[in-house]
Formats: sequence, structure tokens, C-alpha cells
Amino acid sequence: MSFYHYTIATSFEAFLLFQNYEPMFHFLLICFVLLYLLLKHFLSKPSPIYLIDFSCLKPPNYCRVPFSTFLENASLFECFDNESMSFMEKVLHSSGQSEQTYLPPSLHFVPPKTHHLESIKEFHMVIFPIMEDLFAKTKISPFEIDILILNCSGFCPSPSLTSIVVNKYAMRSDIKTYNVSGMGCSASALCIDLAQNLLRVHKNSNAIVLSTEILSNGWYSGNEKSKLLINCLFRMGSAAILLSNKKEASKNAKYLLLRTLRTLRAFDDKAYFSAIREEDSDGKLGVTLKRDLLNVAGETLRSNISILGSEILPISEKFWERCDKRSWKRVEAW
Ligand SMILES: *[C@@H]1O[C@H](CO)[C@@H](O)[C@H](O)[C@H]1NC(C)=O
Ligand SMILES: *[C@@H]1O[C@H](CO)[C@@H](O)[C@H](O)[C@H]1NC(C)=O
Ligand SMILES: *[C@@H]1O[C@H](CO)[C@@H](O)[C@H](O)[C@H]1NC(C)=O
Ligand SMILES: *[C@@H]1O[C@H](CO)[C@@H](O)[C@H](O)[C@H]1NC(C)=O
Ligand SMILES: CC(=O)N[C@H]1CO[C@H](CO)[C@@H](O)[C@@H]1O
Repeated sequence: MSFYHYTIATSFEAFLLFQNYEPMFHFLLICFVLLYLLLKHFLSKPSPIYLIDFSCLKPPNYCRVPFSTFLENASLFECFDNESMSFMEKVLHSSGQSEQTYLPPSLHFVPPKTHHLESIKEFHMVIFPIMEDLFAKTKISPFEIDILILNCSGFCPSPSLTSIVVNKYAMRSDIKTYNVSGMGCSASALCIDLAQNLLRVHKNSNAIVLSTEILSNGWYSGNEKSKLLINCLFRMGSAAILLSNKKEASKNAKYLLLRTLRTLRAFDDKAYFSAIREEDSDGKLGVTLKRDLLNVAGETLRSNISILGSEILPISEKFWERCDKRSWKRVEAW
């Protein structure tokens, strides 16, 4: 109850006392106040959560890896046999990535350097520029950040990745940090959902969601095809997203967070084993991506996106969606 409400209630009470009203009226007043508080509690909506702005990494040009130099250098590493080389070549060309992708400096060495220190250096390289860009864009200082969530699947050092960020920008001691690891791409839905839950509880707060994959320690130097995919598909990148539930955020925010949806399929063995970090028969560590991954991810996306769509799309879009479905059915019936 605010000071203002409190003053009104006590002045009423004082008035009743002065006028020598029956105890019944005092009781009524208390009931009224309680009812008001209950209504206020149940009817007040949680404050909206805005995405104010975001920043994505543009790695420096000297990190660029055209397909041809990637393959040329890989053939010099002396760990891949001919079959692996032609497999990686095929994957690169059908991966849909352009020639404008980047690998961290550690993987430009022949052979690649995959030490812990290299991963830390890579982390600095992908996170600090986007943090600075985000602070500059939004004119928010590191001191105003209340929540920091960091998502990086393959690298989990100590001190933690969030601590590295807090240390670099000398952030507040009461900041709430969370580092999410080992969850691969699914961490994206999870981190936004986590931020949403935290912002529901902590009023008037700014949250940053940071996201990256560290490649230096993920490099695979064996010849198992299901593990070689990682070398070809993952490239340097990172994003910093600023979310806020402050009142003033409504003025300059880019997006409003409407709904999140989380589904965990670890109960299902097929999903559980579809992307797994393990040693190959030679004892070399790598991440196995199975064909099941596509099926499982596809199924989950399909069923969940239609639920999300029905909740957030405007009526006109839903109408067209329905028409689309119907015409598709007609096509299939043909
Ligand atoms: C691999 O290819 C090179 C030339 O491209 C050839 O000289 C070599 O014999 C091949 N090795 C195997 C094991 O096939
Ligand atoms: C290939 O190796 C050379 C050094 O041997 C390095 O300068 C270059 O950046 C590497 N390129 C790639 C794409 O790894
Ligand atoms: C996450 O970060 C917090 C604080 O920064 C740290 O206490 C915790 O050990 C970290 N957890 C993991 C799994 O890295
Ligand atoms: C979390 O990291 C993964 C890569 O590890 C990325 O694909 C995903 O988009 C990230 N999540 C967010 C919130 O950006
Ligand atoms: C809320 C909801 O319906 N989620 C669904 C998301 O997709 C998985 C996998 O298909 C379903 O099991 C969930 O029910």
C-alpha cells in the first residue's frame, strides 16, 4: 500500500473515531481496504518487457575464412584423411554459408591452437566489442545493468564467463548473473524465457542476454564424419540483447516481448542422443551431430510455432494462415 493510500485510510479512520461511529463502520472500512488491496493485487498486469536494442558481432577482416583457404589449411593439419577432406568440402558447399564467414585467430594456425588461453582470448574478442556497441547505442552504462545472462554451449571456464564480463566493466555487486552452458542452439529460447521470468520478479530492471559459441576449444581433429560437421558449420559470432521492464523503455524500445514457450525433450532418448559431446574411437573429443537432430528439432519447431503463431499473430494473418492450410489440404487431396 502506498503512502498516499495509507494517508487516505487513516484519515477515514480518524474521521470515524471523531464522529463516534459504531464499531460496525470500522469493520466495514477494514473490509473495504482489504478488498481494494486484493483487487489491486489480482488485476494489476505484470509490467511489459521490451527489447530495447541489440548488437551483433562483425568479426575483423583478418579472421575471414574463404572455403578454399579453409580446406587448404586443413589439409596441412595432417590429421584428416582424404575421405574426411572431401566430406568437409561437400559440407561447406552445401551448408548455405557464404565465403564471408570467420574463424578465431587460434584456428588460423597450422596446426590450430586449442588451449584454454586461446578460448579466453576468443571470448574477449567476440563479447567486448558487442557490449561496447550496445552501451553506445542505448546510452546505458554498465552500472545500470541488473541482470546478466550469458549463453555459451561449449566453453565453461572458471572464473565464469559472466564474471569475465562483470570484471571487465566493473559492474555492480548486486547484479544477478547466470551462465547457461551445454545446451547448444536451444539456449536461445531458454535465455529469453529466463530473462522474462526474472524481469517479472525484479521490477524496474535492465537485463542483458549475451550469446556466443567459442570455437577454439570445439575443434575436432579426428576422422569421424558426424563430428567433422562442427568444424564446417560453426563460425565466429555473438549477440548482445538489452531487455528492460522500466517505464521509460516503452518510448525507444524496438520490440515488445509477447510470449515465450519452452519445451524440453531430454526425456526422449532419440532427442537426448542427437547432439552429444564424446570421445571418438581414438580418444579425440568432439561433438557428434546425428541425423535425428533434424527430425527432432523440426518436429518440436513445427508443433510449437503453430501454438506461438496462434497467440501472437494478428487476426488477418490467422485468417490467411487458415486459408493457406485449407488450400494445402486441397492440394494434398488432389
Ligand atoms: C590422398 O590423396 C592424395 C592426392 O590427392 C594421394 O596422393 C594419396 O595417395 C591419397 N591417400 C589415400 C590414403 O587415398
Ligand atoms: C592458413 O594458414 C596461414 C598460415 O599458415 C594463415 O596465415 C591463414 O590465416 C590460414 N587461413 C585460414 C583460413 O585458416
Ligand atoms: C555461472 O556464473 C556464476 C556467477 O558469475 C558462478 O557462480 C557459477 O559458478 C557459474 N556457473 C557455471 C556453470 O559456469
Ligand atoms: C545461445 O547460443 C547458441 C549457440 O551456442 C545460439 O545458437 C543461440 O542463438 C544463443 N541464444 C541466444 C539467446 O541468442
Ligand atoms: C505447449 C506445447 O504444446 N508444446 C509442444 C511443443 O512441441 C513438443 C514436441 O512436439 C510437444 O511435446 C509440446 O507439447
